[in-house]
Amino acid sequence: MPVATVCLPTYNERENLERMLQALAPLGVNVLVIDDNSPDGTGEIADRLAGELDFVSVLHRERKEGLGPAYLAGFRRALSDGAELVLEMDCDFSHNPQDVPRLIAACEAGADLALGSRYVPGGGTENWGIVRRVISWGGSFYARVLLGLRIRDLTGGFKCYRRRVLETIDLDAIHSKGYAFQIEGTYRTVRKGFRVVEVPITFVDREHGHSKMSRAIVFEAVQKVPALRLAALAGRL
Ligand SMILES: Nc1nc2c(ncn2[C@@H]2O[C@H](COP(=O)(O)OP(=O)(O)O)[C@@H](O)[C@H]2O)c(=O)[nH]1
Ligand SMILES: [Mg+2]
Repeated sequence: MPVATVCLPTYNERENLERMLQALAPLGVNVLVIDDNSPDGTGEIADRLAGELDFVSVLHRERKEGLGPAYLAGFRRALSDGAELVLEMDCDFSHNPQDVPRLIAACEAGADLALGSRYVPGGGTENWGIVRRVISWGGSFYARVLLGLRIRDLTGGFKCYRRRVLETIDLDAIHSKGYAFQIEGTYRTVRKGFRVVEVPITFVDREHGHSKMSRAIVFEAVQKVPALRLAALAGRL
């Protein structure tokens, strides 16, 4: 198996982090925890676990800036540490660690970017209220239509990038923080001609801790999608 690094951003995931690392342990992946100085002590838990588990390392950032900047810092670290595959995954068990090998397998079978997808046959969501479902599905629909993509799940955060994608797309130009970060990463990948594949997953709402989703994150995506389309039309993507 190629060297694979799971980037795991955390903000107040004290109840989830240790169980998540234990679940990832048998999979043969490296895990990079990216903690934004969580007030609940997640960063200290991560340091302790990194001392006990040799596949775990930690990137501490000074403050919470959103998922996008945390992932970008994680991608850079993973690439400089030699990862061939770089994964994104939430630390709240919404993404099933057992699905990690399926995303890796999709890249080994030829995908440059494998997306865990709720909106292809075989995928879905569990325990999500109607509001979250409408926002999520509507967000993907909006982005799919405006960007002219055939991809069904554009806002999901369970992904596996091949190294060459992250070396090709302009990471420095990405300023999105929330769902827009997921849409933008996938769109830039498509624009560079890479092969994107959707792998069906079931997304389960978290049981412990709290979502950091906010209205600002939704508005960012609403504005960013047409901006991305215009940038592409102007030849800048
Ligand atoms: N490092 C870092 N992690 C974050 C930030 N915001 C969210 N996360 C983590 O990203 C993952 C997904 O966030 P979550 O709040 O569950 O989003 P939701 O699933 O869309 O409700 C979780 O592991 C969070 O701890 C952030 O600003 N910085
Ligand atoms: Mg979540």
